[in-house]
Amino acid sequence: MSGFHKDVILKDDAPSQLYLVKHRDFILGYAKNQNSYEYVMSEWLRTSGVYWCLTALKLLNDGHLKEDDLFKFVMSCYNEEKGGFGASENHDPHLLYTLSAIQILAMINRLDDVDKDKVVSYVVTLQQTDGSFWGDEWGEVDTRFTFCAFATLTILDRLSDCDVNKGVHFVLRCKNFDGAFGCVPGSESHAGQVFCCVGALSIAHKLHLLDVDQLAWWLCERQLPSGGLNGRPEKLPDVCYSWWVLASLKIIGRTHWLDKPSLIKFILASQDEETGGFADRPGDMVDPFHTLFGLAGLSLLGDQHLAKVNPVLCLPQSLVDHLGLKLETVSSSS
Ligand code: GRG
Repeated sequence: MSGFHKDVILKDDAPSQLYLVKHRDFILGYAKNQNSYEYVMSEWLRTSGVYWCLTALKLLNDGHLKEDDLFKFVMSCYNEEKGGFGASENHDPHLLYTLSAIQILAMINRLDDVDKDKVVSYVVTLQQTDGSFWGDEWGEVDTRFTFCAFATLTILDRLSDCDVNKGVHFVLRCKNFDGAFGCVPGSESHAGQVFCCVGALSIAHKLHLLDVDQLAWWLCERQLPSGGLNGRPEKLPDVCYSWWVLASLKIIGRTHWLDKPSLIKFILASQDEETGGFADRPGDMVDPFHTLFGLAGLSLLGDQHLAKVNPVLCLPQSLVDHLGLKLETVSSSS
C-alpha cells in the first residue's frame, strides 16, 4: 500500500523490457493446449478469447494462427436462425460474442463469407424504444451492449440500420455528475463503461456532446502512485485499464494528461518474464485478456515494436484504414 490509495508497490527487479517472443509463445501455447484446465474452463467466453489471442498476435506482427481453422471455429458459433454468434458451438447468441466474431472475421478477411443482412437484423432487433440495447433475447441492458451493437454495425458498414440518435440519447442518460459513465442511468461510473460510451459516441460522430475536460480529469484520477490505472476510485490498479482508460483518453485527445513513463513501467512489471503473458498486476497469473490489453496499451503509448492499434475498435489500425472505417477522435489540446 502507498499513501492513501489502495495500490501495489513495484519491486526493483520487476520486468522492465518487453518480452515480444515470449508473449507470442504464450498466446500460441494457450491456443494449442486444448486440454488445459484454463482452456476447458473458458468455453463460456471462447469467441472473445479467440479475439483477444488473435488481436494480440496481430499487434505482435505475428501470423501464426491458422486462419481457416479460425473461420471454421467462428462459423460453428453462428446461430443461423437468429443471426448472432455465441461464445462456443451450441451456445446462445449474444451481442458480446457477435462483436468478437465480427472482429475475428474482419482480421482474417472473411467478412464477405457471412450473411451480413442476418447479422445486422439480429443486432438491430435488440434495440429498445429508449435507444438501449439488450445483450440478447433475455433483456439485460448495459452500455457495453450499445458499444457492441454500434461497433458490429460499423464494421459491417450498416450503422444507419439502427436508430443511432436514440442510442446516443441512451448513452448520455448514463452519464453521472462526475462526468463519467455507468452501465445504465444512475449506476456507478466505471472506466470500462466509459470506454464503451466514448467508443459509441465516436462511432456515432457525437463526441461534441461530451464535456471532454471533465471526463479526462476523472480518467486521469484513475492513475495511482504505482503508475497503474484502476477502474474506479479506491480500487487496485489493473493492466486492462491501460486499455479502457487510455483508449478513452486517446479518443478524446487527452493521453498527455497521464504520466506515461510510470504507466509503461507498471504494464511492463505485470509481465511474466518466464512464461510470457501479462497479469492484471505484478506477480499475478497471466492470461490472454490482460496480455491483449497490456500490449494494446503499450501500442497506444507508442511502443515501436508493436503494430498500431485503433483506440475505438481495438483492431490493428492498418485493418481499420483498409476497411475505410471513419471513427471520430478529438484532437489533443493542452
Ligand atoms: C475490446 C473493443 C473491445 C470491445 C469490447 C465488452 C466490452 C466491449 C467492453 C467491456 C468494458 C468493461 C466493462 C471492462 C471492465 C472489465 C473488468 C475488469 C471488470 C471488472 O470489474 P470489477 O468491479 O473490477 O470486478 P474493479 O477493477 O472495479 O475492481
